[in-house]
Amino acid sequence: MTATFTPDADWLRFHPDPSKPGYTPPPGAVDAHCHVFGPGDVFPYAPERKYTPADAGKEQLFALRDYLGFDRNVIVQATCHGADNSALVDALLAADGRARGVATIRPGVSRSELDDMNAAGVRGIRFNFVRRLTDPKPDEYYRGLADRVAELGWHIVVYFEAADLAERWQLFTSFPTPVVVDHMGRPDVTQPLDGPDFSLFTRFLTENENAWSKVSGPERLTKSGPPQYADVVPFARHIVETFPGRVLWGTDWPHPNMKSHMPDDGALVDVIPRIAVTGELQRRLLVDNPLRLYWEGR
Ligand code: 0GY
Repeated sequence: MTATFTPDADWLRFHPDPSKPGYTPPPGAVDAHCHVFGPGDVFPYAPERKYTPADAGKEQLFALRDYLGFDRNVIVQATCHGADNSALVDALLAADGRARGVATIRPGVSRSELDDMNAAGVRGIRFNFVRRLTDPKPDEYYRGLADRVAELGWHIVVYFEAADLAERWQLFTSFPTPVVVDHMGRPDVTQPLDGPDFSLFTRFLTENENAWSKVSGPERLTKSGPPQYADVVPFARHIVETFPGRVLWGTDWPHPNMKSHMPDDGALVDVIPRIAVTGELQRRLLVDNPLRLYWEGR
């Protein structure tokens, strides 16, 4: 409970009692896309936020990690905390080396602030282009911040709608760092795999060896629905099989802004062996790739 913040009236809270997955992740598996929210009375939500979530703190995240059979987390700063990364850093420091972070920064951030974040475990920053979440900024804004974090060996995470890739292509390919795309660039899964938007996305990955994709977010992309997410599986499987060394997977807990349903996190884990169909693909997706990018510095 927070004293100061009330979640949006239509806010869906994370699943209170997820099922135990049938699939067992390999030892060392990383949930490479998840968030912490507040608690708001300790880590207040940003004044410029577009939504007010229900609190979802680090203790609950770490309990879910253990319950689902994962070893580590990559915690991604969400827009509701703006560029105040305190809740993220607090979670990283409490994780005993078992979490890394992706922060949000603004121009004017000092080198010592970046160094402190680095010491806590931050290894990247996120640029969000989804208009319902942030107000767009000129390309120069993003380029300046990318140059700042390149010095630290960090990378850039980008979140955008499929229709916006063409417009941002030049920006994304100009970053001097690896670029990690959230949720496969949010394809319209009612279109064929070789439809124009998803073809452009696979071309982006093919032509840019620095580009990675998270094969996450079936609950956001599906039209056919849970628990199978059958319409999303071919898209994720295609990316995993074509770019096995540049893919990451994450729960996206606590699933901000879900309106259609709140996923059962156990069911999400059970999608993994359907998108990474061999033990080797699973090990690369869940262990080797995230360890390389977040723990070993590429
Ligand atoms: C996600 C997706 C969403 C939210 C955010 O930073 C955020 O607020 O990323 C969304 O609403 O689609 O990956 O968490």
